[in-house]
Amino acid sequence: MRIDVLTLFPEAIEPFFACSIVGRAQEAGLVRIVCTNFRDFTTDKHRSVDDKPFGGGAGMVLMPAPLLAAVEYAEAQDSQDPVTRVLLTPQGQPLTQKLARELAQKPRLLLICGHYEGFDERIRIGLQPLEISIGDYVLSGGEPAAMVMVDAVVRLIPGAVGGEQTLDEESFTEGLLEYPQYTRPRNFRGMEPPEVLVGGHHKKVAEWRRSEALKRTWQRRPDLLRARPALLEELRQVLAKEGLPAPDAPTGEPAWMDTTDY
Ligand code: 6GU
Repeated sequence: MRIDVLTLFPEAIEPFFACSIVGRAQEAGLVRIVCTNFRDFTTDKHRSVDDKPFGGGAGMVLMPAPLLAAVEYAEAQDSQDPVTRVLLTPQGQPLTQKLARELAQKPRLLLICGHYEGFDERIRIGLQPLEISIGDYVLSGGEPAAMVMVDAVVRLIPGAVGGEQTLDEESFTEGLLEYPQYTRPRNFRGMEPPEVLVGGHHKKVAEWRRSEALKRTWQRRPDLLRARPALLEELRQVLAKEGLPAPDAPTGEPAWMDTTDY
């Protein structure tokens, strides 16, 4: 896979791509990430990439010409595989694990990081990109979102994550939050792991982890379970076995899910 990132601040994101899983995936030849500063595609002496909005108002708008020239340049490099263009914007569809899995199948991605108030609408019209957001909050630019997307996608490329069991175990608990984990020392300030985790009974460990993942997801992210009847049924059985109230009992939502205010 090749990933192009168009940004005004390549120096802010390049070091991240050299580290950890993403860095090792590049060293292993699984992915090549190329950052391009689209300011290099300006033609005026001030190297301007933005201007005042027509109609007035605060803030600046990214002009179409330098960005489109940079897209054309980047896309002409290397393989002529089709390029999936992504505009990083809070107006986009939310990034999810499902979307990351779809993008991990593509031969080439091109991520566009905006800055300032927004993109001239002709960037959208000209490029017809996917538009992706990483959450409902405002970033000053798309660079943190590009790092998030690249990380989420690259770790799904076969061979990128060490230990073939790791991704398998992740899909075993797909759609659930992680169960509680413990490592050495066995006794830390008087706190010890549950007996089942040190008993060496692998099936019991797996059952305990599954139950804890289901309960934790129900407590913290009931929204993740409501659309998953099979998981809800499994949770129901866990709660019944442990003498806890059924999941259809009104338990109340986490306070942060209140949407009457923002
Ligand atoms: Cl992708 N860009 C910006 N500027 N802000 C965001 C975002 C992206 N996703 C959430 N907030």
